[in-house]
Amino acid sequence: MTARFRKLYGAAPDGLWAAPGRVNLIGEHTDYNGGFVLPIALAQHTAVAVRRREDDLVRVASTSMNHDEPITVSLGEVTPGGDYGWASYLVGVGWAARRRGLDVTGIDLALDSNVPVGAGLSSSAAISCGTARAWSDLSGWALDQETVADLGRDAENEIAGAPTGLMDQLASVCGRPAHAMQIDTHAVTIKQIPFDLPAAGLSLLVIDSHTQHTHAGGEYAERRHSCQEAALQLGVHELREVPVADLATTLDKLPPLLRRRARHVITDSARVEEVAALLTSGDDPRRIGSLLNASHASMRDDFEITAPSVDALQEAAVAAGAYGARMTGGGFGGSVIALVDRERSETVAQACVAAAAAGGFATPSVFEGVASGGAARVR
Ligand code: GAF
Repeated sequence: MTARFRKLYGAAPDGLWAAPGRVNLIGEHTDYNGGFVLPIALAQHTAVAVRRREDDLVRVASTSMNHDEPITVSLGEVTPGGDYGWASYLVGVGWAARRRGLDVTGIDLALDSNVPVGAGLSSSAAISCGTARAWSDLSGWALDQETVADLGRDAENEIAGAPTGLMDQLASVCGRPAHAMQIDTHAVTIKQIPFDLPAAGLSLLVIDSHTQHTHAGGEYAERRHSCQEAALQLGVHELREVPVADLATTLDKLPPLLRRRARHVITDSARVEEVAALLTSGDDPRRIGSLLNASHASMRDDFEITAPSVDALQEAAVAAGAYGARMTGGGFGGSVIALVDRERSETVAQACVAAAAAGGFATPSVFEGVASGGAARVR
């Protein structure tokens, strides 16, 4: 990375940072409703080598985005609605920092990533948060982790045009090895919960369907809009405020489609609390399996964000012995996670590959998801 940086920009970088992708264990599309989520940061990460400049220019190059030649953008020209392609996730961070009144000068940046793109594993948050961490550290902004995550989210929402919540950025910044993060997205508080699957003889398989998703696409925004509409009709500020007890009666006030959308959000947020309680109590983590399955069914039937390919993988994983499995991330494709005994990992992976072939879907890639650390300077 350092050698490449030198070749690109003719000098050594000031430092090297890394920021991870994530999988969300449970609690999907709850983060923009003030609900709970439970992500882990992955070992797969984006590395950025960065040097501070004295002027206003941002130069970025990326091996993994097939952009070996630097793109140059003047920070002063960055504006919502502008088209900066994949560089939006980086220049957007500088734009967001300026908007907060921070002293922002340009940077030269070289990027490389092994977070699969379009797999629902937050490759974009890894880019924006790695950039935010590096820019902040180099500029002496002294930001707390939540603010670093906010810069990443602002870049994605306002400059890249992807209307995400804050889960992915918080997971990328605040990840801790062998822990899951129970995030209350209303209060923006994080409880680190021990999540050491290898110690329990378990693995979390990540099964990438290679079915593409895109957040900027209309479906994610449409779900967000439906949730806002449901909250409005229920007379609450956000769906988080609706109690899970006696839900059927409460939701009776809604038309059928909004009823299903709201039911998913409210029950999935409640499932996060159940899973977090089980893990915190030191109970056998296998017991969270049925909640993972229930979450998948809710995403498939009520929120309608799964896809035939991921449904097939979820079913195959459970049929082959996983304790539970569910799609993770924004949906419409992407990845499935499956909780399995370590010695069954290979069997479950093979069953998924076979199910994809039988259904005429792309061959999935399977790897073990290991709870890892968040964005940090590595050199
Ligand atoms: C995407 C978004 F970026 C997150 O904010 C979250 O809404 C997720 O989809 C669904 O839970 O990853």
